[in-house]
Amino acid sequence: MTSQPALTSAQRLHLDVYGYVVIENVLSREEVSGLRDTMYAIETRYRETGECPYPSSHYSATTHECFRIDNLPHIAPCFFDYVTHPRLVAMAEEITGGRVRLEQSDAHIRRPIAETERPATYAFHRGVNPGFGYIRNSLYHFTFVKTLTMLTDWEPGDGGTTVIAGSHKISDEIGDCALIEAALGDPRLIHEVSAPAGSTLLFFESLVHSSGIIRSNKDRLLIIAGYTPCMFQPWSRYDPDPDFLATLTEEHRTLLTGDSRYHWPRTLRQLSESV
Ligand SMILES: O=C(O)CCC(=O)C(=O)O
Repeated sequence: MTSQPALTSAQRLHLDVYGYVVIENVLSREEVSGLRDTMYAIETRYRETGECPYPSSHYSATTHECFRIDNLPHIAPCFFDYVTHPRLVAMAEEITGGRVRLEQSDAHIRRPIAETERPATYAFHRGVNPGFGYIRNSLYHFTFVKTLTMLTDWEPGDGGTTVIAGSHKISDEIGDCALIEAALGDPRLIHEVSAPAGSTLLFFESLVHSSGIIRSNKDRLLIIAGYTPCMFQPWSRYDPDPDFLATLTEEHRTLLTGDSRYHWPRTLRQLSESV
């Protein structure tokens, strides 16, 4: 199991209240530039060949404005290092409340859209409804969490991930459309994340969120890993590559496959515990 707690009391409280927290300096400059170079190289190769040469992976967007490659661990060592990063896995274990498995992974290059083509509003969504959350030690836990790491500096206007703060606890019975409409009525409810490259946005997947709208002229790059308790399934089309699994240590293989299943060691902290 990972080193716990992974978050300071203030970070844990921010997460509980708003559904997300931003943690700076998670990745080093070298790690960030390695990931960025890899993504640009993958995109260049795709533009030249039109192919996805990585078995078990796919592109879910290939436009100039949004290039996204999905199911990352076996594509490049820097991707593997990201999804197995001990600090990120520890954060995921803290807020799911027990051992996790990798559930999803993707890397994005997002670019400015011409002003006349820009969407009028956000594409708000959430992956899972808040019913899959629970409270332990008076802290909110959720069964699907994401670590999204900025690979470029995100300043206000750069289109950083945009969230409806606190929506992770709002039941879907209310209707996501009604929730979004209400939130759009007061800009204080909509938070656009900005932070330096190497920072991680940690959030519950029940939080209503969207890509931001890029109003600057900068590329925005990011990498995401999603984690769930080890007895859960991966998201569709994110099954681990079998040939790659055969090359891994048991610890890493289990993180990718969830093979410890219902053996679910718990990681339940008190808010007052310090890192
Ligand atoms: O582009 C972003 O900042 C967020 C991406 C997102 O919403 C998602 O992958 O579900």
